[in-house]
Amino acid sequence: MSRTTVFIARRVFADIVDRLRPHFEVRTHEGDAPLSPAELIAALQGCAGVFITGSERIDATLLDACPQLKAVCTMAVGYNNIDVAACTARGVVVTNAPGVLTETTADFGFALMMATARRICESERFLREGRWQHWGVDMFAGGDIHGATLGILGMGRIGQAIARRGRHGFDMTVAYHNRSHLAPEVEASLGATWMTLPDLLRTADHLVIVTPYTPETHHLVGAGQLKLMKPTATLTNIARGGVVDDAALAEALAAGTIMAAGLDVFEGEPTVHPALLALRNVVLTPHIASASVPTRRAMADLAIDNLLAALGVRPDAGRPPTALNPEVLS
Ligand code: 8YV
Repeated sequence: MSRTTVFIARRVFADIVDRLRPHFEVRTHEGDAPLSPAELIAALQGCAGVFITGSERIDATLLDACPQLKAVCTMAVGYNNIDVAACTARGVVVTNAPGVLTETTADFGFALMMATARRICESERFLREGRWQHWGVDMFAGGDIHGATLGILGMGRIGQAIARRGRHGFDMTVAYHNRSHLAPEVEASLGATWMTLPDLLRTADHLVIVTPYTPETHHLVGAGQLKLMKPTATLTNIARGGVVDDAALAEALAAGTIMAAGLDVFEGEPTVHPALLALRNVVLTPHIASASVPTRRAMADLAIDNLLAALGVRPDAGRPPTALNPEVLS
């Protein structure tokens, strides 16, 4: 009898992929660049499961072209690249990787906010370019983090982990906007106050965006919203490109509508809006918020746990730990 086949759509830790080999025929794409949609469809012929990252698109066209597919397991927590409804309609289970990256991603969001407010990258470039002649009173003077108001847009696991750092590590006042309010005891432990989005934008000294990307959050922060912010404020986006209108942000940064921005995610990444690249008051990183070695390994491990369980391997057979549409399995 032929063995069930699974596909690993990206080069990932070999020892973690090896966990699949006793159970399945494992095919891999050993590249760092994602396959094109047509290449992915070709690679998935005859496969029951696929391990993906946040870059491979799983949509109705792909699903219809890969009728043997039963499980789609991403190592990302965000799943805007997967049409979950289309998967559910075809009986395909989808899993993501929440939890394991929360603290690492919050560390990075906080670091990016600090680098932005304290102008670390801009001043480093200045030094490396040999332009440092003497010390100056207001040379690279930025904004304070401690005691400032931290505004969090999207108060899920990562938002709350950033709030904890701000409140308990830096004595910040925490304000947030989210579709739902946190439980009163959670709000109390974070010292966090819910606000409407306009109020949050007016109030925050440092706005950190951690909301999932959905049709509702597309360009949630655009020109109109940026105008509400303080000219001394910073904006940090570690959510997804598309939540912020990058062209409007570049204009606001050039005009001094806000002081600075820190961006780990971009509309159309890996392409970055050229106007952002030309600005000095923006810190740009290539979507690395979860990139610590232990965390990337934990994300991959969780995706493999899910793939094994989704395709019937014990001990979790039929119960993938973090399924997005578990109803498919019942
Ligand atoms: C990942 C992310 O690095 O988990 C997410 O949603 O954005 C990042 O942590 C990436 O998407 C993994 O593929």
